[in-house]
Amino acid sequence: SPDLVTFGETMALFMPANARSLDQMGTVVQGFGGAESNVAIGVARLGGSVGWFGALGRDPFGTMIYKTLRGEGVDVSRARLVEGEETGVMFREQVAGRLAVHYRRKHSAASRMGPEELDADYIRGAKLLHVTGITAALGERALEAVRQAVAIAKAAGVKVVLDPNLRLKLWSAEEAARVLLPLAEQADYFMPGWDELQLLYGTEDFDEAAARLGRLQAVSVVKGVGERTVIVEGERRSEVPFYPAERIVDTVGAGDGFCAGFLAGVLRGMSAVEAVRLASVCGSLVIQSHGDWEALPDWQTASSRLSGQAAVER
Ligand code: KDG
Repeated sequence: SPDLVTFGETMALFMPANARSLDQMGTVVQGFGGAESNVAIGVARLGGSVGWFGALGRDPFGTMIYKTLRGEGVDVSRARLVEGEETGVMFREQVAGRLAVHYRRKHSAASRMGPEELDADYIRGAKLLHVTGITAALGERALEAVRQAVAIAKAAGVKVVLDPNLRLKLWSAEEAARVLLPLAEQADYFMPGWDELQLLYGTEDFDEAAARLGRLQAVSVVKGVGERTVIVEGERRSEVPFYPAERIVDTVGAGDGFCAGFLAGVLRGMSAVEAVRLASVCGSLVIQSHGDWEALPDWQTASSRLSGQAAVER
C-alpha cells in the first residue's frame, strides 16, 4: 500500500475565463478538483507515496480525472470508473469579487459510495489515512464508509488525519459538528481552519477552543488564526506564521495544499512545526494561481522556499 491513503469525490470543474460570472456567455476553463485528490496530488509531487480512491463515472470527466491522477503519480489502483454512472461536476464563478460554487453532484457515482468501496488491506498497509468532512457529508453510506475506514485504520495502528473541510452547501454546521466532533476524538491529526472550528465548537474564543482541542488525543493544526497556524498538543501551543503570498488569485485548494505539505512533512519524519512550515509554503503557492492543485510545488521548489533560497532559473 502507499504510505498515505485518501478517498472521496473528485469532480470536473468549469470556470469562466476572465473572472466572468456564469450568467453571461463566454469561454470556460476545464479542470477538476476534490479535496482528497488535491491532497493526494500535493503529496505525490513532494515525493510521497500516496493512493486515492473513489467512484467516478465512466465518462469523459471520470477518464480525465483518473488519467491525470495517475500521471501525477497517485496510486489509483483502487479507484473505480463505474459504467452507467456520472462523474460529479462543479462550477465556480466570481460574482462581485466573491467566489460562488455550484455543484451538480447529487446523483454522482461518488455520492452513492458506501463501505463496499473500501479495501481493508489497502488501508491497513498505509501509515496515514486521510478523511474529510466532505466525504462524510455526501450521504449516509459515504459517512458509513468514512467511519469504517477510520475503524480499520485505528485497529491496525494506521494514523488518522481528519480535515473537516466544512461545505455548508452539503450540510449545516450543526450536522457537521454532530458527525465530525466524534471523528475528531479518534483522529491523530485534526486539521481545521479557525473559521471552521468556530462553527464546529460554537465559540469565537480561541482560548476556549484550544482548551477543548487540548483534551483530544490528536495533534491539532488550526489554520488561519490571524495570519498564522497554531498547533495544539495537550497543553502545548506552537505558532507558525503563514508563508507570505505576493498576490491572491484563487484561494480554493489552499487548505488542501496546506494539508498535503503537512502530511508530506510528517511522512518525511518532520516535527509538527517543520511540517506546518512546509504546509504553509504549499498553501501560499496554491493561492497565487488559478485552480485547486495546479500550482502545488515539487519537493525541490518547496524546499528551496523553505530554506529561503529564491529559485533561480537560467
Ligand atoms: O478544497 C477544495 C475543494 O472544495 C474542491 O476541490 C471541491 O472537493 C470539493 C468540494 O466538495 O467542494
